[in-house]
Amino acid sequence: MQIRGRTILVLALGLAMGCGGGSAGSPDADAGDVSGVSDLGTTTDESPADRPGSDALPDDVPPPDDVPPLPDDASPPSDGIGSDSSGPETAEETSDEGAPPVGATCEAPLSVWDGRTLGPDLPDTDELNYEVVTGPVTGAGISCAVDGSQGEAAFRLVLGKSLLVGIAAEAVGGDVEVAVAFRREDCAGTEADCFTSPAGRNIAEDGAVLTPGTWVAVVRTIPTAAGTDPLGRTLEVSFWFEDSEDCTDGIDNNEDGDTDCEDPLCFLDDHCTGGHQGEDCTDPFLVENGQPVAPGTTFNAHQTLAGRRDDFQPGPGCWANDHQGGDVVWRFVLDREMTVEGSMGFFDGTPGHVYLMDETCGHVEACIPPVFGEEPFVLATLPAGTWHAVADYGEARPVDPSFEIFLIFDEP
Ligand SMILES: [Ca+2]
Ligand SMILES: [Ca+2]
Ligand SMILES: [Ca+2]
Ligand SMILES: [Ca+2]
Repeated sequence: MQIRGRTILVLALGLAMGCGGGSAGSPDADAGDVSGVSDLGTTTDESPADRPGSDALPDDVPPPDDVPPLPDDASPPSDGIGSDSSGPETAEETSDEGAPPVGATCEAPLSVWDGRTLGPDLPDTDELNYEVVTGPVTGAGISCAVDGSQGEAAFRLVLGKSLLVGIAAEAVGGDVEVAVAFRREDCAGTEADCFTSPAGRNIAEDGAVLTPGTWVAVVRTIPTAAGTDPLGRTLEVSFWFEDSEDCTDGIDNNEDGDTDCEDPLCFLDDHCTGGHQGEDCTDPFLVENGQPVAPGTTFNAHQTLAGRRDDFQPGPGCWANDHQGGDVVWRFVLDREMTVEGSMGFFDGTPGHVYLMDETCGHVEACIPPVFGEEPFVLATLPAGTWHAVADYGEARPVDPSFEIFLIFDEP
């Protein structure tokens, strides 16, 4: 599928640049295809047997491929209700009882799955469905919805492991669009992702890989016509979850084209991060586990900028505009002078900005120059020492903040 083509292409880009070329085309993945994450979401229960920890299938037996796909709409599954210990607040049952929709505010968010920890155990149902009404905005602004008259509802999720959390939020009736943001801990927390319904539509549907901990899904209703009241609107909200990639077994368990650490579900797994945060220079990811890098090494990693803090701005002397976007950091050690070439591409094909900083991360040593073609990379000759490579946003915003980075080390 799309992601596999992208991985091979970016690999080709890196290898071509390793030969001193840098002439490979920028990833040609269709930037308009934003359905990938949602597609992943609808496969939640297609391969439950190959979840980590499941003994239902041995590792060398592929998951069954004759499981029919789940319906695209939010219709509740016919066989899942009540098969687990789901509490009485699931929307299926709420709807069955004809109960009115409830308010769900930032002060008192609705607890998804009755507040149970999601992962490793997950709901047996394909989706968890809720119905709420919007109230006044009390939380912080969300990045993908402009200021102005809006209604708000909030849901709290407690994750026990990294999961792809899918959400579909539909505003009943017309004249409002819908925006959704995932924020850490509460409505004022760091934003991990933000997306809206297509223009003129009243359903926002997407997914985000979220790390263990407490998250709040903030749902906003935004009037599209003058005089429309965004408050008191009924929202039908569905959640689904996917965790079906084992990050250590060398197998693409969920058959999305990304194996182990290439898979967004594993980006923050200790096996893939070495237990490091990668947020800034206090606890960066490590190239070669912090050991000196041998000449001829091509380093490759997959990560995401979702939910990352904006610690570094390369400044006007560099290629990227300053989007004040989040960034992640790798540390590498040189025991001799070496050339270092860095590049990165987001999964949707948008190029990102890699720049090289000194040991203390106080100075940008090299970056992509302000004017550059379609295949931007940074190239510098660095003396022996400890250095950092920062992955950041470039000229254009990607649809998907997941990316692949290459660092190529050679003799000068
Ligand atoms: Ca795997
Ligand atoms: Ca995978
Ligand atoms: Ca930044
Ligand atoms: Ca950062």
